[in-house]
Amino acid sequence: RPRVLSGIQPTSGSFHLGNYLGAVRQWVDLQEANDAFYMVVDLHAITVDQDPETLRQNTRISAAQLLGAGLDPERCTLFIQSHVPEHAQLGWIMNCLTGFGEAARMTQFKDKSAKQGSDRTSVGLFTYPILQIADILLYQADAVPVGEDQRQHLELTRDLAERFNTRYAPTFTVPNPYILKETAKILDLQDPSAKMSKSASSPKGLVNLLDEPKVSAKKFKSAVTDTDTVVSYDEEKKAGVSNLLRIHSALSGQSIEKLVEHFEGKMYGALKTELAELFTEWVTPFQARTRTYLEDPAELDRVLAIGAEKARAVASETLATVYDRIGFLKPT
Ligand code: AQP
Repeated sequence: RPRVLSGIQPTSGSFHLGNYLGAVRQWVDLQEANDAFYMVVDLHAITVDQDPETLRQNTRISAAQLLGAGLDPERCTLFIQSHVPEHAQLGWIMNCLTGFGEAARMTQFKDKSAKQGSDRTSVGLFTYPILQIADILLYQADAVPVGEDQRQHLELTRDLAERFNTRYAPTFTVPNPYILKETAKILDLQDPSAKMSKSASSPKGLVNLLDEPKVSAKKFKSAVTDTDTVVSYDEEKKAGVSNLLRIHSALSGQSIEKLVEHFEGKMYGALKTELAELFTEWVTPFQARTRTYLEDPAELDRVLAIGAEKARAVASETLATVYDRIGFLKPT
């Protein structure tokens, strides 16, 4: 079975709708026909300041949300990144294989560091795409389900895998990004020129999965659209409405064309109201399932311990091969 791997940061308690539609939903689908590894990437979270207790709590909440969203520990391997030390170990090796200029070209780093200023930007934030490369290559992943913002990092991953394979010997599977066009970039509800984002969106533009559904419903209803009134799909001229149509389509399973037909003669308000209802219908049971995992920490720990053990079995094998290829002396 093809191998799939992806991760999500526990940087805030709740995932947002972009995280879910862009990534997590695909994780759930892909666990059926693939050998899937999914993780909460706490090592990545500390590239920016984290309060220790909050980080611990958010890591639990993140794992619970993944289960709430439909990951089944019987069908996939779910684990916490720091439970598998091989990530940091292969990360170092990948750092040594990556050119400084190559890393400096990563647009996510440029954007985030520009916002923070160079004194507040950690070296970890600079090298986080390289740790991500290690995350992926350790598992010999064939496909990596992510949102559009990760495409450039995936290209670097492919380059590094090929570089290692050429320099030493064929070792790593060269992975492909798995990016679904329709949901690859969910936009900020208040600023449809930007992606929905934990750190950059205004509270009204960001739909958090763990917020009261009523609060989110209000955000859909006050989403920024345009001065026209006809519901039609045009990513450039009608970015806001098109974003709402894409979200509707993802949640309802109806095609965009069908939706445009359905809203013919109706105003934007009808689309927003329907979307608020659809979201509430989906998010209410999601929250209930997430809560059951949070209320049973022993069960959550059990699932994560099994996941870490399965992950380590694969990761340690890859790392041992890499150490050998590089020329590290085996301990006796
Ligand atoms: N707006 C989005 N649309 C589609 N996919 C998205 N992803 C993130 N935002 C969108 C995808 O979610 C997965 C997990 O991302 P992450 O752990 O890197 O989360 P993040 O980067 O902390 O989320 P944000 O909101 O993007 O954070 P900031 O604001 O810090 O940059 C990834 O597959 C990602 O593509």
